[in-house]
Amino acid sequence: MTGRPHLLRTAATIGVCAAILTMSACGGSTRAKIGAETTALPAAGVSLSASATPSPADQAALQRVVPAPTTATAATGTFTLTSAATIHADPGAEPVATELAAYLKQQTGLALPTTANTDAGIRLLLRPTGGDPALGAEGYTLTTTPTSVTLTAATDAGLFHGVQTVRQLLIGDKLQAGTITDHPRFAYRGVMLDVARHFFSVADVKAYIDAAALYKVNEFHLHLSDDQGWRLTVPGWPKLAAVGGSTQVGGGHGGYYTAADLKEIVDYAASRSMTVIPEIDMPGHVGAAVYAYPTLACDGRRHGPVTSVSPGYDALCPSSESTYRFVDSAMKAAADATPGSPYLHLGGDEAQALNLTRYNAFVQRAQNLVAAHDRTPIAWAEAGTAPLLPQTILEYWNTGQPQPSVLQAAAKGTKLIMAPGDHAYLDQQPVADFRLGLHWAGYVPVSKAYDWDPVTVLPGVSPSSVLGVEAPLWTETVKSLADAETLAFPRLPAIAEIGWSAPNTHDWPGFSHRLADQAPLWDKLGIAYYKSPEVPWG
Ligand code: TNX
Repeated sequence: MTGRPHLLRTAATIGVCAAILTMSACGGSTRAKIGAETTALPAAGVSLSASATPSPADQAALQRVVPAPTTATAATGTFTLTSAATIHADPGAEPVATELAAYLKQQTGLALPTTANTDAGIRLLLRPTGGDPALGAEGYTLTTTPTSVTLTAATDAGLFHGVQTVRQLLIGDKLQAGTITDHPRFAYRGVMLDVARHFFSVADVKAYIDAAALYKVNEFHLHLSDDQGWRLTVPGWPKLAAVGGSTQVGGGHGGYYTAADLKEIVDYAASRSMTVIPEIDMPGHVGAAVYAYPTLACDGRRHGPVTSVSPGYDALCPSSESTYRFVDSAMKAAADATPGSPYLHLGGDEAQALNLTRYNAFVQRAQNLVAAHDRTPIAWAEAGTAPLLPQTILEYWNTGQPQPSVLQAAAKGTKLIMAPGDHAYLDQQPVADFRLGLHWAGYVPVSKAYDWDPVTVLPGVSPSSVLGVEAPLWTETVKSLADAETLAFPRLPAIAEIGWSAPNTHDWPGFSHRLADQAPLWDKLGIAYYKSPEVPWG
């Protein structure tokens, strides 16, 4: 447990909370503290009547949000959503307004029209220059009064994140009055879905994206190839999808995405302010590619499909020029299929079949091929042994002591995405004998998924090296969307909060209550989740 931020924040806030609110309403949250402080200091000329002081219940109603916002100040009263409400969108904000209308229909059954009229009850305001610069590109302000709900942001991404806050604050048809200002701690807040071990339909992938969007995740990393399946069509290499796509763990029929399928996923993610980062895992984890094209491996021998869960021992042949023609075709296909993403993940993990010299030579060339397609390369932490391009990002997935090569790379300026297996891996079982998942990194209960800090989890790494966090979901044991959600919820929201919220909001008891508050929404949306005994479900 990363005790320090927790202890500091408790010491700083407990007195205020205890003075004004009950502890259960305060939940140890900074937001309650801010609300309490603000109500104690009325603006000059404003006289506060007793009824103008927000009650503990008002504070609690504004405390429902995951990830915890930067500040929240409850006011008295509520906004009531009725069929007479309309949604105003500033020019450029119409797509977010359409999403908000769809979400409200899903949650309340009310079909609210959008309007150009700025007197609308719900307003989405784009203020690219005139807003609050401290909120940055993804931040927003939400101001709710008994007569209006106003979201203001510099970008549509900020408005979209604010919409997620509105969804979470809505209890029945009521929204608590008050003001929230909010912005993310880290630029990169990702989830990863492994569609190689088990294939997931486009509809399932979209549902997973939608569930992650509720927690202000902005990167969707799609693990498109592994030993057990190749899921992307590559021009000039038809057998990759046709043969390499025909397998999965356990011997099922697998599947693959056409360019049109991936466009549908990318467009859907974009409508949720998320970019899709494709991963083609190389030079190890290539069993499906080698099954389709045996000459990609140095020995060139044909073998059957990999359907077991253990990592295969195939590798691309680093000394063959045709390997790099293949790598270039695959990288180009992945880049072409995912417009809008600055990144492309080249894998690089667990290439046991190659010695270090050959592995490093491969990684070096693969990075250049990614860069040639105008993408910033991302690679799993092992790639830190190779000479890295200045812009290449490493994704740390290991547990315990970091590899010296990762520390050295970070010291030289390499940025890191933190996905430590013993905190952020959604495929690790929350408890022993759980129906799904693995436990090579130990068990990861919700409290452990929540209790870490990306800037201290790797001793020796400077905070400025940390680009953000990711919650990977490997699918060796995951066969359906419901399985995926059962492993992801409620731990995905925990990791999303680690990525979004300021460290001074960190507080397990408060968080566990806010998680419990999410459950009615998951029930309504049909999101499956694990009823962890650590969470005080209502
Ligand atoms: C390690 S994490 C892997 C994956 C497995 C995962 C299972 C990483 C880069 N490689 O191939 O699916 O463990 O938890």
